[in-house]
Amino acid sequence: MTAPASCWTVQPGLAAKATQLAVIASEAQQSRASLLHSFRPALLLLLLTAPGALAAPASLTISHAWIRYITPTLPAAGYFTLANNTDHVVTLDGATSPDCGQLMLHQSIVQNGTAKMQMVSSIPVLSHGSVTFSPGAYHLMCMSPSAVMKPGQTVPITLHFLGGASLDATFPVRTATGK
Ligand SMILES: [Cu+2]
Repeated sequence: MTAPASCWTVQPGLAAKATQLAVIASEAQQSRASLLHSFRPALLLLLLTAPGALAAPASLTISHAWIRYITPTLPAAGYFTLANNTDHVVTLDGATSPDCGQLMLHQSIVQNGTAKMQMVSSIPVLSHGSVTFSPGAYHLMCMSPSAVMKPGQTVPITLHFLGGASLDATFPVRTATGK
């Protein structure tokens, strides 16, 4: 049984739901096993919705993460897929890394026939949807790659979400051709 409507923001509706689950759990006293089974998601939900609980739940995942590194003097680009398996929209609104100096959300676009990049302040990810950062589309722009950023190494990147949650990930560094 998985936690229902896992969410790290405080929502009155969810708190009510948690109370409801606790009531259901206390009614399930015929079997001690079923009581424990019903109670666990309620406790988890309470933990996730408690004020100050800002860590992202496991239902937000990053896959296919990598960094395209060119030279120490050029910005490096970060790519990944972010899946939102929660029951609500999450909004990515920033990224940080000790190995990037400034790290920005960027989007490659074609305007009047010319390819260019623009800064993006936030990117919503629909409930049970995903967003892909890939060459020619959304990417992280690592403005000042640190000395440890070399193909074959890894660097830590933290994604930040509206409401204060964050998600840590390890990005392998690859060459310009993705090797
Ligand atoms: Cu860019």
